Amino acid sequence: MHHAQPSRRLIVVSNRLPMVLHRAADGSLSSRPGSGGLVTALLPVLRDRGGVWVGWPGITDHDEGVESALTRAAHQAGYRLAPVALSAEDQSGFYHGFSNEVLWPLFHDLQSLCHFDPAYWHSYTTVNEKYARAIAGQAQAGDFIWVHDYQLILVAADLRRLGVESPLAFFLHIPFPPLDIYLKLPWRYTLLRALLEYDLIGFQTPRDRRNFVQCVRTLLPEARVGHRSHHLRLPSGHETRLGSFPIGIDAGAFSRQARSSAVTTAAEKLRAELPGRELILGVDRLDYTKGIPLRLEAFRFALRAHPELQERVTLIQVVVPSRDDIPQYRELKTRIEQLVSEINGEFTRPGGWVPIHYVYRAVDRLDLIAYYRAARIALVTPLKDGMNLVAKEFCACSVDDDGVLILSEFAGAAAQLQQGALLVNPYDIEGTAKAIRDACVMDGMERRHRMRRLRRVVNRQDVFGWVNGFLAAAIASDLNDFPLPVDYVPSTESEQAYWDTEFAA
Ligand code: GDG
Repeated sequence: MHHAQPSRRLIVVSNRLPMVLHRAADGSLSSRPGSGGLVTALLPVLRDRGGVWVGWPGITDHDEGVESALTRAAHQAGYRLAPVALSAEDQSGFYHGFSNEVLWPLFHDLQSLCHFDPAYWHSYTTVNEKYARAIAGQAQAGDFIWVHDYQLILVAADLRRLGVESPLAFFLHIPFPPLDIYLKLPWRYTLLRALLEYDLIGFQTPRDRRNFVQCVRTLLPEARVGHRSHHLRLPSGHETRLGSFPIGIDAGAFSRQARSSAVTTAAEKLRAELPGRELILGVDRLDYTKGIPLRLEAFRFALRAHPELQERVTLIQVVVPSRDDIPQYRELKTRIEQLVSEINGEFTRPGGWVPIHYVYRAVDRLDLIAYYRAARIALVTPLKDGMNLVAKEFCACSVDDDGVLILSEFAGAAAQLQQGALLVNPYDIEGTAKAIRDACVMDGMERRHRMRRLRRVVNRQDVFGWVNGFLAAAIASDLNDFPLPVDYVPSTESEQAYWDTEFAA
């Protein structure tokens, strides 16, 4: 993308617009701005350079009211919002179907949960085209187009067909699966070729990038793999550059808010309500990738194997409702509730200790930060995760430097946080239980030492650095991986070999 200029206008494309439209009972529309890290980080860039965010506004009945609500929201946001109109049918095939029942499980290595319905694929192609047309309607010569995530992989190919010549970049927020798993996808060639229409593809970790390159080598041998697998060249001469860019959070904002008097008071209140107990925290969207049932089993194992933990620890598990119109998610909810009641039934002391406090709803940001600050231990044990921001948010909010992070090896975040966290294999119930015990008995000095390391990484590699790094890569002529500490210190030699291949850049 040697033709890109730093001052290019930015077009950001994601499945949803960075705000939530809400229709009241009387039919009137209101909007709330999104508050995620991505929105926060892109805001200054979009305001400075001028730009447009293209996405679905969150409601399927698209009328003039939507347009004017978006114009008002855009005015407040300081950049333009361009809606993609999708019908309920589009949403069901493209989003609930192909995105959430094919790509999501497959890319998280859970092929047995995939529902490879050809109708889903057709809807995915149709809807990706709709996004592409909405983008083409906005794009001017000289724009830089940045597409986000697995719902929109085909957009670059569609845009090129529509004659859009702007540089195109893609960031994959979820993992890219290993070859053996990717091969199961019935549409594996089309999807891979479509990805190669981008000029730059960003992954969360070097491992995801390497998985992708291995799929290209096998399925598209005509693509030449360049130096250190940082670019691919097609016989047409088109080049796609590849990098890993671990997404961060607005760490400064989290730390500031964690120190605020409102959070300090709320966190003290939480601790006072559970006197003498260590607080262990889990926060996840309801999703089978997050490993909640195995985590609960590990907690039960810890209570059984280390009875001295009984009455000393309380697990607060927050589960945020998500995708509950998909049967697998409803089954997961039932499984979690069953385990919570089994464990509470086994250990609760009448009138006293209840081992698990289960919260099934979204909590306010302030309450979430109070949980992070009050918790002594965070249990972040996904079976596989692109990054996992909860792990980073916990560190940013652990402003007293006394929290312990127990983190799954299979979260992208492990590539950066391996030094300070207690890494676990979430499938290893006994090993995770041991980590819970170790975290409970860890002395203050070690906790401080580890948390300081973690906070350094989370603060230095925040979401602003991530945006700048990605945009810099998009305009740089030579792409190296975004600096990433990859110096995992393994405990045994056999682990050393494994981690050398998995995490070395
Ligand atoms: C995808 C990838 C990757 C959660 N509960 C509440 C709440 N949250 C916020 C957290 C955090 C976010 O939601 C969850 O982010 P994660 O990274 O943990 O997970 P995914 O939603 O699966 O995100 C993931 C991410 O994209 C970014 O690239 O890290 O791997 O799967 O920010 O704070 N926020 C509030 N109340 C809640 O109850 N306010």
